[in-house]
Amino acid sequence: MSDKNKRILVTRSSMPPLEEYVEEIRTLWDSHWLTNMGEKHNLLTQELKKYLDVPGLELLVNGHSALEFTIQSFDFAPGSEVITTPFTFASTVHAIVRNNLTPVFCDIDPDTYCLDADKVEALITEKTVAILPVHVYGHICDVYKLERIAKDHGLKLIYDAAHTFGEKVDGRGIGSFGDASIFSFHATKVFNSIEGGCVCFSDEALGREVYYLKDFGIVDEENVARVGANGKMNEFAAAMGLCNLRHLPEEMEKRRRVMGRYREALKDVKGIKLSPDYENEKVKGMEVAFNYAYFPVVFGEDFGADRDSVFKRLSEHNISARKYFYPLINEMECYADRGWDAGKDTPVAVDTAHRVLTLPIFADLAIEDVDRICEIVRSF
Ligand code: T4K
Repeated sequence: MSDKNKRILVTRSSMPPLEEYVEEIRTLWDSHWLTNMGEKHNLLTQELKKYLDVPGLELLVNGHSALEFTIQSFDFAPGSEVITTPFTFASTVHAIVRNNLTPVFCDIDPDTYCLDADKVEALITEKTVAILPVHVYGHICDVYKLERIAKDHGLKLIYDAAHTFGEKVDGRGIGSFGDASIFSFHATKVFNSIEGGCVCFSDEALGREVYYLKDFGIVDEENVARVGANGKMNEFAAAMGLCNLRHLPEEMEKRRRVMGRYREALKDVKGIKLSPDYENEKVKGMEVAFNYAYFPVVFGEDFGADRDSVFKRLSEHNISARKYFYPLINEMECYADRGWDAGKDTPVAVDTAHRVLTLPIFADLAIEDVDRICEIVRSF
């Protein structure tokens, strides 16, 4: 039921019934085994491998460490270049920079907002070692073209798939593309383990490296072979993941309904650009099983108001839309000394970042609330 005075946030964590979670963690009181690759951790690893349809998977404490450790596991020479997108969450580029590598920004595709595969090759230099695209909002990068480019130039292809939990492309798990794909199971994601994440891979040696890095480089009680860190998922988080995974089909169906309602109400509004309609059409030749993660709306010149005015009016009605992803990474304060020129290098991303608003979407968002949000947007 909708309550006009309640605050609507951009998302709300999915949670299992409390009793189900209590039941799931009951065994931990018997075993006293709380972390360090326990029973829940190992069970969730197996369940997720099946669900995501990937050959190999290593759980981590969050999506960011999944990415940072995965990059580290390739052991690239310091200063090597990684081609990536500025239209993403800070995590993506921080993971590159924290590995002493240099991000090189590629502009984005104006329809999917993912890194534009047609613009990658022009950025490759002798220092380039990898491409790190992001399936932003759950939209899919041009995976086939990127695979070809990476192969032709001998580059690693590492996907930030934080937003694409459970998606498939032409019947294949999205996590099986590239050399590695990382997912986030943060509280705000389609699937959560409170905090959590994983990396998916087909090369077992890569999985083993990430395993070492997440456990201090320990091989056994008397051997420490890597300068690792601590990225282990604890048993309570894994138990939450096991519970949430059981409810995912219903949660996804509810999200589908919410997104369908939004699309219906906003599709004919002049000046509004919606996400690609994955449910009803192939996008860039790919058939995508979508996860309804985010609902970004781009307000064009002819909408009649700018993004910030819509944001403000929604806030006045207690509705928190978010400006994901503004500011762009190549315009963030922490990188001010790098001399990056976002306007020159990534003009499509700059324009999109100033026009986009992600509207609230989560499984329990009432259809009446969706209607109310759309009414406010249409009131311009
Ligand atoms: N790569 C990409 C492309 C990513 O988007 C992310 C994370 C990562 C990598 C790294 O993955 P993790 O290390 O996080 O696993 C949020 C999330 O914290 C972050 O996970 C996510 N991307 C990013 C897009 O969004 P904030 O700062 O916007 O979150 P916050 O606290 O403002 O929460 C947003 C809304 O979610 C709240 O208004 C209400 C709801 N919420 C939030 C929390 C924390 C809940 O319902 N329950 C909660 O516990 O970053």
